[in-house]
Amino acid sequence: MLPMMIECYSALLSYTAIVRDTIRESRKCIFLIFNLLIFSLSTKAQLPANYPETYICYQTEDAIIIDGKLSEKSWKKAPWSIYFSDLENGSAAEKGERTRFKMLWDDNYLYLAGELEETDIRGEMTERESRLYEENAFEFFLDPDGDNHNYMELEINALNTIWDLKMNKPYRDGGQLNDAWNMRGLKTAIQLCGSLNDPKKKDKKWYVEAAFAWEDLLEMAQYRSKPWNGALWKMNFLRTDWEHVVVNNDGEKRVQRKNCKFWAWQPVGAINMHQPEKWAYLQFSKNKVGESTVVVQDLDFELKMTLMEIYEQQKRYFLKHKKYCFDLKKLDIEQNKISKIEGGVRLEETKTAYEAKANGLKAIYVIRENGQLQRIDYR
Ligand SMILES: [Ca+2]
Ligand SMILES: [Ca+2]
Ligand SMILES: [Ca+2]
Repeated sequence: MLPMMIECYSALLSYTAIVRDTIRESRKCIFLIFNLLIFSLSTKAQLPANYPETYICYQTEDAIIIDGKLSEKSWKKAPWSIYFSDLENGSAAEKGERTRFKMLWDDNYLYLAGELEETDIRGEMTERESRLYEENAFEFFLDPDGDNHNYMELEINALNTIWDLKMNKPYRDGGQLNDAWNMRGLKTAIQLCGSLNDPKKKDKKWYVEAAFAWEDLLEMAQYRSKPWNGALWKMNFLRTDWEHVVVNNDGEKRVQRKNCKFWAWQPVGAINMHQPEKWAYLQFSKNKVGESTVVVQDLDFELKMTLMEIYEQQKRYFLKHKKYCFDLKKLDIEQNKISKIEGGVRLEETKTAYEAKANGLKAIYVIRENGQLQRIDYR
């Protein structure tokens, strides 16, 4: 009898312990959910309405072979970006024309994987430095130091033809493309899930896999150094998606491209990708892929946007008055945006035109008539 009672008693004790642990775990769980809710609500509340996307790029856990296949363990664990939307108005793409990407990094390379849904895979250009946007292409833009100048672009088509170039500044500021610039360490591959240039067969998608050597990217980076944990680089993607129609030219049937759709990771409000200040953030994490990382917010985002607005309004003012303005109140900017900045904005005349300077949390930022957003670190 006694052993049975002891058994019953110990069973009761362990049952009580399980119940107690369960209650404790549930409490912990409720507490965690509550905290997450508060965190997500407060993060959302803190982010300005026009704050762009952030993609967190983790470190690889195995070697990435650039063969167009995303079969590596690291790729499987890496999160997909959101699907691209219309470059101009942000409207969503239909199934069959959606695009997204993944990224990873290690000591030698920044890796990129693109997935492009496509019912009719097309590609004709085979020579490097061809204007690939004139046909279906996947385009990658990167401005490591986020100053709007000296940024790179890579375009690639379904034939693995590439166009790599550097812009000294956007076209709006008199910029010129330099496609004699070649990324010497670049590796790219394509995988087609379907047939090329055969509209009779319905295709599914195509993949891009690429590796960018750090030495090609670092010439544009702050301090020319590899990203630190939590570093934010400016980045965007574009996909040109042409409609192909068969035309009859004097009895000869030819396929012609018309009505291009432009899909972007971060829509920029106009069919013009060359507005780097409107791109989104690539956040580097030193954690291995599969782990998690807190999203880093650019705390100077609003200040930078206000300086870019001053740059825009100065251009308008100059067109109208043939001179720049040195009274911020005369520029068409909501004045509370300026009064919100600790220390305000200092607008001064320079030898060439003007400069507007403001103290951010991370650094001092200066905008001039050439559109370069210079960053001066606090000592
Ligand atoms: Ca691969
Ligand atoms: Ca730059
Ligand atoms: Ca080139």
